[in-house]
Amino acid sequence: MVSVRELTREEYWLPGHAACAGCPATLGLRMLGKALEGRFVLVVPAGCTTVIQGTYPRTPSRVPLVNTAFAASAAVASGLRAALEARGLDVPVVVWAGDGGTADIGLQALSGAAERNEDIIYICYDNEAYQNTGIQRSGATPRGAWTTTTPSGKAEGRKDVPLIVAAHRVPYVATASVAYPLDFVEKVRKAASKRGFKYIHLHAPCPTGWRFPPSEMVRVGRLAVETGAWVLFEIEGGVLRLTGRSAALLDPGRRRPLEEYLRAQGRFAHLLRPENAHLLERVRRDVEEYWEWIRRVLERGGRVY
Ligand SMILES: Cc1ncc(C[n+]2csc(CCOP(=O)(O)OP(=O)(O)O)c2C)c(N)n1
Ligand code: SF4
Ligand SMILES: [Mg+2]
Repeated sequence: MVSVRELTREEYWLPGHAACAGCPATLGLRMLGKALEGRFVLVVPAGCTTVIQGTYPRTPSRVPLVNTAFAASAAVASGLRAALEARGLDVPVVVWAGDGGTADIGLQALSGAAERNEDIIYICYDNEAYQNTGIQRSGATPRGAWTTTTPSGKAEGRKDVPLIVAAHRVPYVATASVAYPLDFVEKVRKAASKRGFKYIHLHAPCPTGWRFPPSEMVRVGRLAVETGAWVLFEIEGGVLRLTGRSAALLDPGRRRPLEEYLRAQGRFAHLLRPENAHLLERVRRDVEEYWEWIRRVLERGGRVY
C-alpha cells in the first residue's frame, strides 16, 4: 500500500486556476501528477478540465497537455503514444476525460482504442453529468439524480463504463474515488506498470452540480463508498477484486444507510420526500443489485470473463 510519506511533495497541478472551490477534478489531477511524478503526457477533451487548464500561454499544468475534440481523446492518445514510441520515448500517455466525454461522446474512440489494446491509460473523472455546460445528464448520471435536463430526477440507471471496457478484455480496469487518493495513486501506478490498454473510472463528487458545500467534497465521496453507492474494485486479467474500503463492505450489514449519501446532496433531495418513496426504493435496488452481481462474481473466483 502506498503511504502519504512516500508521495513526492512536488506539485504538478499549480494553484490559481479557474476550478470551483472544492473541485474533485483538480484533486484527482494533483494525485495523478504525484502518482507518475510528472512524467506523462495528458490528453484532455472538452469539459471542466479544459477551463481549469486555462488559455494558452497560461496553464496550471506542469506536464505537457494536448486538447482534443470531444469525441477524439482515445484516438489522439493512441496516435501520440505511437509517435512517442517512434522517437524512442517510453512516456505514459494519459487521457483525462469527463463522464460525458467517456460514457457518451467519446465512447466510440474509447472502444476502438481498447479493442486495439493501445498502450495508453484512460481515466474518466466521473462527476456524473455534463457539468461544464450547466449540469446536463450524461449516460453515467445515476438514477434519480436531478440535473437541468432531468428536473424530476433521471429515470434511467447509469451506464456501466468500467464493465463495458472490461468486455474488451483489456489488461487492467479499475474504479477509484478522489476521496480515497492513495487507492487511486496505487491504481494509476499499477496501470502505468502494464502494457496495453488501461482504464480507471474515478468517482468525482462535484459540489456545484451535486448541490453540496465545497468543504464537504471528500465526505460525500467517502459516503458514496461507505454506503455502497460507489464500489472500489479492479479487474486484472479478467478477475475482479474489491479494493480499499469496499473490500470490507460485501456484507450489506456493514454498509451505512444509503440515505446518508443521498441526504448530503441537493440533487437527491426530492427522493427523500414521502411521496417519492417508490423512487428511493428503485435507487436502493440499483445499489443492491450491483452488490449482488459482485457477490456472485466473487463466488466464482472473481472471473468476469
Ligand atoms: C462536439 C461537442 N459538443 C458539445 C460541446 C460542448 N461541451 C463542452 S464541455 C461539455 C460538457 C462535458 O461534460 P463531461 O465530459 O462530463 O465533463 P465535465 O464538464 O463534467 O467536466 C460540453 C457538452 C463541445 N465542446 N464539443
Ligand atoms: S463544476 Fe464541478 S467538476 Fe466542474 S470545475 Fe466546478 S466543481 Fe469542478
Ligand atoms: Mg462530467
